[in-house]
Amino acid sequence: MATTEECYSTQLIDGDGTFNDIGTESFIKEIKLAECGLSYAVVSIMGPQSSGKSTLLNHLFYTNFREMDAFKGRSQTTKGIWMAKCSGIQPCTLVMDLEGTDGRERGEDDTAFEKQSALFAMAVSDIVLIKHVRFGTSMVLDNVLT
Ligand SMILES: Nc1nc2c(ncn2[C@@H]2O[C@H](COP(=O)(O)OP(=O)(O)O)[C@@H](O)[C@H]2O)c(=O)[nH]1
Ligand SMILES: [Mg+2]
Repeated sequence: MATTEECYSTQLIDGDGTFNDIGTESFIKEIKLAECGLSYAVVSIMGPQSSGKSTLLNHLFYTNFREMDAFKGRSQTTKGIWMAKCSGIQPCTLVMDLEGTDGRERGEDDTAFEKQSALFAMAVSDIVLIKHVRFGTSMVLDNVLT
């Protein structure tokens, strides 16, 4: 489990699709989810690999998801599904960072995992964000925003 000041995160489902039951149980205990009762929200994000999903979540929710290091080249950084508890947001908000779609690491046979993880996210989330802006457009936005 990765921890920053107030942000806890864990890998919920690994790259092979195996549910991390031990890690998830200790994550739930660590964030004291039981004390929230039903008063918590789940947000997830999906979209192409390297489209900035983890970066966006870290900026929006103060999470600590691993971001791609552009200097090391374009590669897969998020495998499977990661979950983090946001710090300083009420009610308690859990964020899920999904493995990117279209990654070359899974080759042509990537749709099964994509479909299953998308369905899982839609089933358990209150909000599903879809990140589809690629760098060309992103940079245009950067220029507009700065
Ligand atoms: N120029 C630009 N780069 C971005 C933006 N968002 C993310 N990046 C960079 O794009 C790379 C991929 O981001 P990452 O969040 O790891 O993508 P993910 O695979 O979708 O989670 C990283 O090097 C980020 O620093 C953006 O809005 N503009
Ligand atoms: Mg990512």
